[in-house]
Amino acid sequence: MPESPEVSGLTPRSIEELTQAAVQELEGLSDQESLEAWRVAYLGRRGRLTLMLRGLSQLDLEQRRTTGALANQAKRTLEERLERRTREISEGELARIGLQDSIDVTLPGRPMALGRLHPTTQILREICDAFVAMGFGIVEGPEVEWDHYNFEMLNIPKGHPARDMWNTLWIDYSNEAGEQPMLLRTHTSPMQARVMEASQPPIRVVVPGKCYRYEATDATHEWHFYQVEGLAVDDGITFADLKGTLYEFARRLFGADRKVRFRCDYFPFVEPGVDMSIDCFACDGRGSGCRICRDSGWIEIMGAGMVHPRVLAGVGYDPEKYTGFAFGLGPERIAMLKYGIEDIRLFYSNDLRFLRQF
Ligand code: YSA
Repeated sequence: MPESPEVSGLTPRSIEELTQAAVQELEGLSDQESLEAWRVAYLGRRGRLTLMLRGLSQLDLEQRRTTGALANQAKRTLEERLERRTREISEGELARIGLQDSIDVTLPGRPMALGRLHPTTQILREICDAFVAMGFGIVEGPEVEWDHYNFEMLNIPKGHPARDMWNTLWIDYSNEAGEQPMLLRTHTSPMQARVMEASQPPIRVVVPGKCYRYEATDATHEWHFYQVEGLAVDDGITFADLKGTLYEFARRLFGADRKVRFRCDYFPFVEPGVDMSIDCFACDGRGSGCRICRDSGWIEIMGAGMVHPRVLAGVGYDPEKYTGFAFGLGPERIAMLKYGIEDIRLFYSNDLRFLRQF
């Protein structure tokens, strides 16, 4: 015999009372944790309503039909109320957070972190601008270069002792035509020959670009660094043009008071060859106790000279008709002098404390 409803506690009245008590309790809850505890207590696997529903099976068929419908309705009611209360509480929490942490539209925005130009880029632009203002154009060329342009066309044939001036990084390369000596360019001078081959005088160009040398690094030497090459070729160019142009460049970069000094130097692709120095801007040429010019009063800033007739003839120019001057300088060393940078390795060690100063 199934138990009577009164015995199991499963009567319409008990269901009604349980539902009312649960709803009342639910309305008093105010956070998600207590909602979950409430759910477990009434609707969980061993919850009060769940256990009550399990008693349905003990009722006879007629009672089961009526009481069962009421019990299922009670379960739906509790589930709906729980859902509504959960929504109310989370909306309340959101509103509270919104009030506390709301955006103050009157605050100034956070500035975007802007990048800046690398000091080498800055000095390259400064150097190029000075020459552009004197009528020079800018061209660039390959960093991986043939022996032919890096040396041969510059009057430095194979076996020439002057090759030792440029410690070279060679590249193994061969094609159908056989072995072709290839290298990482040791200077920007190969562009002299490339530019002259590709055009006719008058020529006035500067060539900024990266160079590579098989060299140990120290405070003034990197194994990769930049150079700016310059070339002017025309009918009637003289050494006076070289001096005037480079003097003007020195004044533009280092100040209008600068003096310049030219001394003989040797580069196989010029005749005569010179190095150019400026009087020391740190000690005004006095020299004594100066760290920048090391007591000499002069700072060497570039190599230069009149383009060698053999170089002109090599590209098919008539050396009797055309003359020209060329020069080459190291922008990092110029920046070091200008900004008092003591170690060239700082340029490419990616230390933001250094880079942010420019
Ligand atoms: C000379 C006469 C010309 O008519 C034209 C160009 C030249 C320059 C020549 N091609 C040359 O390479 N000369 S150099 O070996 O003395 O280098 C020129 C400049 O490059 C140096 O004054 C220096 O500023 C820079 N340089 C050379 N080796 C470097 C370096 N900078 C950093 N690290 C190195 N290892």
